[in-house]
Amino acid sequence: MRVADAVGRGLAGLGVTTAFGVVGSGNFHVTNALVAGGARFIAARHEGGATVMADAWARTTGSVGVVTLHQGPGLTNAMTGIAEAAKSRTPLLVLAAEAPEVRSNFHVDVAGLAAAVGAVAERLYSPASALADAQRAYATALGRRTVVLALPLNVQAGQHQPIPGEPGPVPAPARMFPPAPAAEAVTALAGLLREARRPVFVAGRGARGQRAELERLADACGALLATSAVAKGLFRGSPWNLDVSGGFASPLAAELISEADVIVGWGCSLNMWTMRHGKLIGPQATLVQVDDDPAAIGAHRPVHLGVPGDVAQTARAVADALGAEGRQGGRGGETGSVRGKKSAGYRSAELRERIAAEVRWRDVAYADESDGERIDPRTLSIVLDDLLPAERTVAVDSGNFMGYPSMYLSVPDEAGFCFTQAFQSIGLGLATGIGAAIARPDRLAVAALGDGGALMGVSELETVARLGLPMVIVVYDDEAYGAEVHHFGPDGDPLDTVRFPPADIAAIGRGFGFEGVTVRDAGNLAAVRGWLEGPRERPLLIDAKVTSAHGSWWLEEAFRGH
Ligand SMILES: Cc1ncc(C[n+]2csc(CCOP(=O)(O)OP(=O)(O)O)c2C)c(N)n1
Ligand SMILES: [Mg+2]
Repeated sequence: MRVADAVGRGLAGLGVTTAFGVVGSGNFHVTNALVAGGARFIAARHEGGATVMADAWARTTGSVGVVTLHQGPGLTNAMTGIAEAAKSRTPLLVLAAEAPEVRSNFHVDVAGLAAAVGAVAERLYSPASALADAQRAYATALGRRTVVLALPLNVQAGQHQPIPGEPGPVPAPARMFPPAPAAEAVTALAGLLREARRPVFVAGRGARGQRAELERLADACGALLATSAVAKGLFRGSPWNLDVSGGFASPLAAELISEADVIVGWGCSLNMWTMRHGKLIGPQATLVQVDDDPAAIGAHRPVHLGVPGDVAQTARAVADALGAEGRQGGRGGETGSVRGKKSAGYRSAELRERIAAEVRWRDVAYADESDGERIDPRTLSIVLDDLLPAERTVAVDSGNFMGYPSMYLSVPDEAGFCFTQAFQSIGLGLATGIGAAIARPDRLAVAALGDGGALMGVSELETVARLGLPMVIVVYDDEAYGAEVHHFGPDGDPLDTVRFPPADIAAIGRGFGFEGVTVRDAGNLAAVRGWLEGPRERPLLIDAKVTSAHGSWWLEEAFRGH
């Protein structure tokens, strides 16, 4: 059997069910072999799109994403997506054909490209080792790494000689075994939470899927619950949910987090975005970080207590420690329902009411700036939040507009929000929505884009139409790179390089096979209701001409991070 076929079938045997890509001569056989082995192949129109789709699919399903690429330009086209995945620690396997001949037009330094963006470089070394090489790369990806597996054409063309009686590839476990926390660390964290009067948990990507354990501990110590942007939705429905911490936080969420006396980051880097450059950490706060990767602890800011350990196991052990003390009569003097604590922590009936009334951005009063020609992006987002079914997946591109859909569109849980923003690239939002749509066909995928990001990633509109995905794409169209306009405008600099004439993006969508709607005021959104009530045979593209008198509140924060 040809090595390319053995590797494709072998990867399918390891558990690859879905692969994305753009097929050229160098990845033709390996991709067909994946399909022959039972995997579904999704053809994208640009390798950047294919890679981001695989990344979003991996984030949404929790499984290893796979993308297959042609040699040379196939890989270089994918580099932005690979960088995003690597920075996000997405388990992603990039099958990158490689031209081994240095004089070939297609030759590039594959390992060098991978290393340059923080991905792990792997390769098929020889026909004899190829299957083991592929299996090793897959296992590395499973450990939350983005792996670029070089597939040299000469190795792919070689013959794979199965050794009679040799066992085939072993399907990888769905999860690696997570590390348990040290007993002393559990005692120390239990001690802090027992004394805490205003504890706040900030859950990050590493806490996704661990809601039950975190809520149990939060109940035991009276903590309020927040997330980083990438874990938005994790505590949906909890009366103590503050939603996202950081630049996107609503005024009440920011107030309550900055008044915390103990902040625990759970699988969360506590980076400048999540902590607003430290402004959300009050001088009185003790900072704790729990992470199964010891290298992540203290990486972004010093912490008072670092707990290397799995999020769920740590939460469970600390809750048990608090509960055990309560049962023994412990410290007594409880004023609330929390056993083993001196107080009910941060929780009170009054605060619960305040959170219910004020914590959502859509409950924060604003002056609607819609003028009949252009709709206020807040109004647009609130109307869409009301119209779109609750079972949705929201994907967001980068730009000035990005906080509106992130903060005004609610999501059913953490899998309902896909935020490919670790590299802060524009143009990834559409492909993110496609990957998430394929991962969760039971939910309506909504991709929220700026006009700049929409036109940068435009080739994948064809993929949406061709696959018949019933997606909604909403473009916050200010006819500009609004982020730059609002950042540099106040200095009086010329802005011609970042402004564009009006584009009929609804017509562009119709050209690709979408139903296209131009929205200038809330009344035009009736067309969205019509689409939702109809058969949804064609995807919907909303070109919303938005007001842009001033920049958004998180933009200033973002530019501080440059
Ligand atoms: C690939 C890439 N190129 C350029 C930038 C710089 N940049 C950041 S935001 C932005 C403007 C995006 O415009 P648009 O999508 O219309 O969103 P808006 O800011 O107008 O809301 C640009 C060019 C970037 N982040 N990524
Ligand atoms: Mg714009």
